[in-house]
Amino acid sequence: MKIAIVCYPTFGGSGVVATELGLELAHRGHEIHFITYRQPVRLALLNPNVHYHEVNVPEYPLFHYQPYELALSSKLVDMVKLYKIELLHVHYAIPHAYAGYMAKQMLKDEGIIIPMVTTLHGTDITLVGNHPFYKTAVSFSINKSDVVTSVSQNLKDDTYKLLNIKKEINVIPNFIELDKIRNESLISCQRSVMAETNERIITHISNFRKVKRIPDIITIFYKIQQQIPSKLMMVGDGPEKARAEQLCFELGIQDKVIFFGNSNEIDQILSYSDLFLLPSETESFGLAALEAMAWSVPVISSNSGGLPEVNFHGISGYLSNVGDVDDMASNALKILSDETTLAQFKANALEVAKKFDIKIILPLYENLYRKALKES
Ligand code: GMT
Repeated sequence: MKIAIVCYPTFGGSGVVATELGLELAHRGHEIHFITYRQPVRLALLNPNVHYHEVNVPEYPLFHYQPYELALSSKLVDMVKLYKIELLHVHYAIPHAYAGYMAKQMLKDEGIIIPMVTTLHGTDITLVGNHPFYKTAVSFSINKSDVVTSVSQNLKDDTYKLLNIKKEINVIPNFIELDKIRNESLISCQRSVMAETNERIITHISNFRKVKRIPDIITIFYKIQQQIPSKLMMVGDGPEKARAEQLCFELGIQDKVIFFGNSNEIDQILSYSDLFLLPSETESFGLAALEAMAWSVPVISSNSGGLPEVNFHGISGYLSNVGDVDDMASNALKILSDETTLAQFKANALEVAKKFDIKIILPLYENLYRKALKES
């Protein structure tokens, strides 16, 4: 199939999922065209089946807001015609589903019918799409998609609750490429850069937005390090980072916390981690937790959103109510304090991650693509 993938090219989960999906589809022989405003961070272009088309939005002083949707929908029309693309798969509803619908309409005018698959990722529904200023257009473009998928059952339920959706939503969970991880583990990196041999390594990876409850992470770690020698790896960048650094100073733990920024060595850091913290306010799926589990790292998370669909309580880690840092710290200590328990949780984390192997999940997308093409 010839498929256009529209996504955000950033470090965020939706961009990572879209990129990894496109690369695996290309690996399986499909022709994949990424269409976005910058080259996606995890995109490897050295594959004859992978193409990247940049959307440019020329600056014009009259515009207070530059019209990205307009440029994107024009680019989609041009690329569909040039490469004879058969299907659009847009990741993150805003504004991609809207631009995709416009492209479909323009193409229809020229006698070209192309189905659109829209994948909902979470914040496009629960934080942004739900806003009264966007709700009407977001509901409209989801309803006009030929196929809609969501990354968890919880997000599906939320979407029906929050928006006026009449379309069926298919749940296809996010995935992980376990084979790649096994090969990657051969690449050595120095554990000693992160911690002493007697210290446990605790990790958090995110975009440091408010929804991630960054101060909770620092507080949980503060409680852990009082009982067990440990270091905290804070990977990523975003609005809450400066506050987190400040909190570490206030608590006197600044020498026990490493802030990496947007690192390209996530796999190496995870390969040495003993525990992953994700106490988010809400999380439609929690891809970072799954990535940790794939590296055999147990997860301490909140129980909100789709997290219970990924992190299994008492098996791959523990879940607590949002903001219950005492419970999260005590669960973390339960896992870390004893070698045998830690080894058991590590093994369990990997077992649960195996349920989300790309080999199992990717055919679910392929089946929906075929269905959409057949019905269009
Ligand atoms: O986590 C974020 O804030 C980034 C956001 C995104 O749009 O990339 O992540 C969302 O999509 C990911 C991939 O499907 C999910 O794993 C995240 O749980 C989801 N984030 C939220 O729901 C807050």
